[in-house]
Amino acid sequence: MKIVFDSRQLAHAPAREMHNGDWTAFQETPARAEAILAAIGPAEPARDFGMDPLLAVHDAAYLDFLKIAHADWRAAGRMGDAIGYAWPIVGRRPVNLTRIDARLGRYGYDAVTPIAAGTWDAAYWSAQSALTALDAVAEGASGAFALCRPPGHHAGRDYCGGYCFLNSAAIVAAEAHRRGLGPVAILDVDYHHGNGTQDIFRCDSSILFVSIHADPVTDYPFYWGHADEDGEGAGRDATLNLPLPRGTSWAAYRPALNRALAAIADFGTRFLVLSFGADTYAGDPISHFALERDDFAALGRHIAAAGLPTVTVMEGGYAAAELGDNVAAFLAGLSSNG
Ligand code: OKP
Ligand code: ZN
Repeated sequence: MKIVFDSRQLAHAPAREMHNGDWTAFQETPARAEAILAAIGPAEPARDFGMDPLLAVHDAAYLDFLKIAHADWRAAGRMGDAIGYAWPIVGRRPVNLTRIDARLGRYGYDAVTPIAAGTWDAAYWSAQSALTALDAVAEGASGAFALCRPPGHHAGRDYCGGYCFLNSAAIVAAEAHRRGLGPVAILDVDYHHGNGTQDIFRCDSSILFVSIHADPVTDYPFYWGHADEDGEGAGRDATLNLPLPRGTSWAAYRPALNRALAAIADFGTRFLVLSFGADTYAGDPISHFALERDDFAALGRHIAAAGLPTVTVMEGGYAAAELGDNVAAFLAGLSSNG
């Protein structure tokens, strides 16, 4: 399977994040990508598809903010990484402010997503890696893997969050739809709900979003991913959320996967975008499912059995020592003939 990664994605390296009320080392490290590459490489670099596919999914003012947020932060006399600390209450009168502190609150929703000097470049090339993988599948490959990092599925049209800045899965899905490769479905199997992807397509009936994730009653991102969220307006029934409890192992995960794949088949899907997170692993330091190495291979085989052209984009996975082998097992399963 073609693997795409661009070394410019390593430029994003914040020092720390807020975790359970205290500072901790930033979890979404450049070393994650290096560990995956060591296990699955070599990769091809990204081609540059420019800003248009990003603007199809993201708000122009948000992208302008993201490009200069770190410079603005430094210009305000701050040290280190830009990080929000004041957020508007939902439903409050929207105000357009220029102060960097206010803009960090306006364009983000949490304190785990610092913006460092290299963030824009890394996020840009992460999205371009995903678009490069799309090109390979559009030209006839059955699948391609974009080693996206930073990840994307928590980023919405006009916000960053959950280590995510540009929503690569959404960018690929919108571009695949635009090229007439659809109907397009997105399957998100990261431990955390893909709230950004859901928000981007929640009123859109042309792209199906299906997610299997930890119940947001107990887990980040809390405010999205509940089972009764099924889309809005014209997009009603084009969103399917399958939350599972902490402790879920393959025996309980597999029936949810079967439901997800049945919905994807019912939609008439002809092109699949897969948001893959390895943080469903039993040994993940910030997550609470119980999949083992062999289960990742089974997960890949089950998805491959759908027989759909598939672009896989990397999302989370934080068990540094096992991450590469888990991703390798998943891709081996995904490359099988079902
Ligand atoms: C990004 B991706 C820890 C709570 C979780 C943020 C998790 C972001 C996950 N106190 N922190 O979906 O893997
Ligand atoms: Zn995750």
